Amino acid sequence: MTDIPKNHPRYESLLAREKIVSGVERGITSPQGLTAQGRGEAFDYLIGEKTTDSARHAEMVATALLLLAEKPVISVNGNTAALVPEELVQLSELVGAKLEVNLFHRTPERVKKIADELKKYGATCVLGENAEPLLNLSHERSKVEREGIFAADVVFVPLEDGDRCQALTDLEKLVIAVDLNPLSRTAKTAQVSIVDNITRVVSNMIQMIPELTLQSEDELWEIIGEFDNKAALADAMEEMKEHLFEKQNELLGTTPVEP
Ligand code: PTJ
Repeated sequence: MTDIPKNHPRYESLLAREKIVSGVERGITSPQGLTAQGRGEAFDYLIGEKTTDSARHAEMVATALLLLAEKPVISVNGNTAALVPEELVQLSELVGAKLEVNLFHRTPERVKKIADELKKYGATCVLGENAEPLLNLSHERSKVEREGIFAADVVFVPLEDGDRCQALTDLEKLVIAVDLNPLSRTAKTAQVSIVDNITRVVSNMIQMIPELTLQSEDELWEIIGEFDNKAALADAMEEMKEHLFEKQNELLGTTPVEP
């Protein structure tokens, strides 16, 4: 990996890029994962490379949902395994969720490498190697484990494709997506969509757990019940507009005027 100086103004973004490149070199991330990361970076720029208010709220709702779920599963792909393996293992332990590798560009070698990577960070059991084509999809993401994603009530699917998101909701599972693109099919199909960078999302969710566990189940269900995914996506777009407007004024040195 290229040594990125910590004081570089774009340190976090460059570090993420290095992790994805290293993931490709180690056979964890698919080459297509590079372009997916690039698209994510562009949207991250638009939200100001920070967790926005609407994203933080979606993260809280998602954490509450994982805490209440009976059979939660965290789905792991090549990008998330390269960017946040340790955090995914921690989150799975804290909310009692299973980890399952599920890939779009699936090969048995890559599934094993990702499972081994998660085990390196302390995961005791990682599903995915014994997956069967149980979802109604014509691609490799149809392959899930019977005791994992197939049996889950809540599935956390960072950096997903719209098709599987739809297939999971068709099976009446509650889907939590992480996607920096609020216009994506995934973001529109999931019940809870988090428009934030996965490099911030999982650690934010981990930090929310102690406070959420102080609340009763009824209170957590109330937080979830009040969440409106379409409104949250509209808020994310509004935050992008506001950020661009701020940057425009900064550039031109003009007094802010309502867009
Ligand atoms: O490992 P595999 O084989 O399962 O493949 C994984 C990728 C990501 C290559 C595959 O799922 C794919 O092609 O995904 P898409 O259709 O490119 O969608 C990825 C979405 O995630 C895009 O809308 C990106 O904007 C978004 N995204 C990319 N990087 C990040 C992100 N969202 C949050 N955090 C990121 N770091």
